[in-house]
Amino acid sequence: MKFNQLLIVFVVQVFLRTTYGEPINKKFPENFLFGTATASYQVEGAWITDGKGENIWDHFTHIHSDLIANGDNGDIACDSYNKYQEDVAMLKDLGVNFYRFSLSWSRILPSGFTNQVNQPGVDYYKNLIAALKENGIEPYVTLYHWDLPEPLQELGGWPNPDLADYFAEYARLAFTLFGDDVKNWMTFNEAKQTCQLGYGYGVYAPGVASDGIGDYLCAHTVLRAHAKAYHIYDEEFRATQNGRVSMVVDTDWFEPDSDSEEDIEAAERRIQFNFGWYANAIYHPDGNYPQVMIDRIADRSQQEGFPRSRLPEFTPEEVEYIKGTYDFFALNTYTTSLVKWSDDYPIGTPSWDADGSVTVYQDSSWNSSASGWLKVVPWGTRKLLNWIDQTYDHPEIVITENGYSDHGELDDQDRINYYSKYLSNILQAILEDGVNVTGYTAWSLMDNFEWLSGYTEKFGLYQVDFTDPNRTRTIKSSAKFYKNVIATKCLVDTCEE
Ligand code: GBE
Repeated sequence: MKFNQLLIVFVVQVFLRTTYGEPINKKFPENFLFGTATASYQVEGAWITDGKGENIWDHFTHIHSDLIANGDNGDIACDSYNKYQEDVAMLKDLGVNFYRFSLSWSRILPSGFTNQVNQPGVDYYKNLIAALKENGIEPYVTLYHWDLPEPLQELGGWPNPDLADYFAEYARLAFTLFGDDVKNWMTFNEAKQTCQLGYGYGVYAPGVASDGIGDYLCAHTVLRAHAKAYHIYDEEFRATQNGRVSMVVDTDWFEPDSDSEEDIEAAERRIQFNFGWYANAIYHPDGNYPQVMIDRIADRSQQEGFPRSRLPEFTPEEVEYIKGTYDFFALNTYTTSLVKWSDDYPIGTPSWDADGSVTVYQDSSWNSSASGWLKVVPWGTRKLLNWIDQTYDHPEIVITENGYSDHGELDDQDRINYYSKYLSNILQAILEDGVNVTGYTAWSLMDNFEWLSGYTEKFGLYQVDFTDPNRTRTIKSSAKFYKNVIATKCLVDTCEE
């Protein structure tokens, strides 16, 4: 072919790829790892079986069933407490390198405190971990995926600074019990959701509405708790267990609404408020909260008549203590939003949104899912990965969640479309932009309890029949697609060698 013809082929390919999102025909790196994920409250069920204690989601779904779609709860969920062997068989069939699941704190420590350990709960996780290892699947374990033991909530929950110590004691116990087999730990899943939805907006358990105050107090404890657990691992376990510890931070990509300076500044402020709030203290070379949060919240607090900032302050010692407490960057991301400059919200009732003062929306032309917040915007994830790479000094990134919701169809072509396009953009970030992404986690292994949406939004690679007492699992088309991606490391029929 002549140069001109080659150029045309190239331009057409780029056009097709960017317009229709055709996946690229390159392979994932040889050592790239694929996995899938679930979380204890969303799949285990057995909420009061074998000595498990009550947690805030048990409590919340039972007393506020009116707030959950169809009044549902996780009492039985996927019944994974009894059916974990089937789960492992599905994972084995998929061929995943790892399975990310979370420990139910109150299944191990019914009261939340370490004075009383519930042996059947410990056995459950020992058995699950053993079954995974026998099948060559690495356990990736999250210590906290939103299900706080109720007795700790009765002490105020995460806004109570003493919870950092109780969490650290629970973490030490988990490292002791399971650390010989578990080499990848995540302390918290999406602390932003714990704090903002749980103690700010008050729409998730425990339902405390304290916008602009409780959310900041919660985050302050969670960051200290994470750092304590990390240092405990470092000092007491790393030498013998030789694993990795990190904290999962989640965000959308925030795209400026236009290329005006104002919109660009607004989008940057939004990602700092949304993501930097948690990521900066741990992952940024300078540590601490983002300066834009420190400044704006201090200023607005003063104008509102508070004697000090509603954003708590870290001492210089705490900044140093929290900074760098990670062994890889753990990222959950699903979608993108657009951000527009807005004049500062009027001084009045404090809130996190007013502290940030930007306008956020999604483009109505973007493909949708069964979840109102989840639009299909694959290019946003590539931009986010590049932003993280630049902002946090080129960390190793593991995508610990990414996925798509529908209404549970077995031939789930929309999910396949989502995965292939997101994975293609992630691969471009790796190969073309030099971002160090080393792993990918599909949310979720199977349909499960989707918080306030109950069982109405399905994220699974496997369908679960929630009307059947057996909670029968059935493979979907997307599981076959993902299995092929894992086996070939390729998103299309044939990849360049
Ligand atoms: C993750 O959160 C969670 O880690 C996982 O547990 C969950 O199943 C999965 O995503 C799928 O959602 O008032 O209903 O609009 C907003 C992803 C809810 C981030 C949804 C909370 C997205 C944060 C509340 N969002 N989620 S409302």
